[in-house]
Amino acid sequence: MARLLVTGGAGFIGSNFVHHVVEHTDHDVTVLDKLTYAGNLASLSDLPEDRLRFVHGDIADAAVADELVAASDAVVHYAAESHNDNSLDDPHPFLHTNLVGTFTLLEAARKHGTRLHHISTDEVYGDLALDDPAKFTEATPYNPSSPYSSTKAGSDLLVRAWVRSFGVAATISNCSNNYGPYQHVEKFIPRQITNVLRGVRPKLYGEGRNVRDWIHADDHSSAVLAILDKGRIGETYLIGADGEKDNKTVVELILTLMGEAPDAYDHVTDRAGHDLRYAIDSSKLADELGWRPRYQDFERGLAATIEWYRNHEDWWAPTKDATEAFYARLGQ
Ligand code: NAD
Ligand code: TDX
Repeated sequence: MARLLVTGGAGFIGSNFVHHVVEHTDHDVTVLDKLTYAGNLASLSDLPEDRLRFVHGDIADAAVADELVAASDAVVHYAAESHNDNSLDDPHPFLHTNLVGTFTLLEAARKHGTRLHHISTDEVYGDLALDDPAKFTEATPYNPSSPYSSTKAGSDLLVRAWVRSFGVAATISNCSNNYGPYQHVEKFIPRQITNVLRGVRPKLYGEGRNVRDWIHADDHSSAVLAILDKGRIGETYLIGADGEKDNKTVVELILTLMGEAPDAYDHVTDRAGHDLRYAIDSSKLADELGWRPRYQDFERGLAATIEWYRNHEDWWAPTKDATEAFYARLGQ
């Protein structure tokens, strides 16, 4: 049994990870979360109190980070500003949380000799051409496009430097696009599902030919546990589940699964600098650590996610209007 500090545990992927850990291990979990617009305590409300402690705070607050890291066997660092469209509108919080926040946790891990796993994204590698058969590997050069992905790339480089210069026992994972329950309605899949539930047409940026490599959040969690358990210190592991789909295909599938005409969506203004395609080669994770995804049928996983949003309007409705007001201002 270990004491895990999970930063950003009230967000989408962090809360899925906390559920996964409570269900599949006997680890104790402390969540440190600032509860920004993206954090929601309701995402953790059904978990047993004796397995979970919640601390409301900022990862960039050195005193809080120091105290909690000292009392933990490992830090699993999810907390971030995570949305590309927000980063294009106002990059400032991305520098604070993704860079200063990660730096603050690294300093605490260095001081207390605590193991740290840093959660990152495939977006640090930039994008691939639509007709390129290549996928990202751990050796792909960094080439981020947006303020979001550049601050995540910077946070990865900080972790690598703290491993090399100070001997911090850290690992990094770069995962592809996640879907599943508890995802904020600003993101592509929940935005379209909740639009359809409200009788609003889905919104596709540009032509919708951009490709994302979808993985269920629960598979991301099992991969992170495998790295925490067996990963080699100082290494980076790519996490993906061979789920490449273009956005148009995903919108059509959502509409079809929800009983609507597959072409009942609108094209809206494209995202500035919109990455064309992400694709992950996760063979290092599979070969070294024996990890395999459980959710290999995207359509089934998507249908279950649609059901979750249908049954949890109380969870998403409070954030829907503000999110759509933001997109309306951007013409998206
Ligand atoms: P999210 O926006 O849903 O959740 C982020 C959480 O971090 C929220 O609970 C928020 O309150 C908290 N937070 C933000 N700033 C904080 C701060 N300064 N101090 C403490 N807590 C703070 O994000 P997500 O989609 O769950 O992403 C989680 C992590 O996974 C991020 O590091 C992201 O880069 C990475 N990632 C996401 C995806 C994806 O598809 N969403 C894919 C790969 C990697
Ligand atoms: O309404 C929309 N219409 C649309 O066509 C929205 C919100 C998005 N899109 C497109 C943009 C992208 O090509 O859908 C795709 C997915 O968009 P997002 O959900 O915003 O995800 P993305 O920008 O790909 O980044 C996600 O995956 C990598 C996460 O938000 C990041 O945190 C993660 O690092």
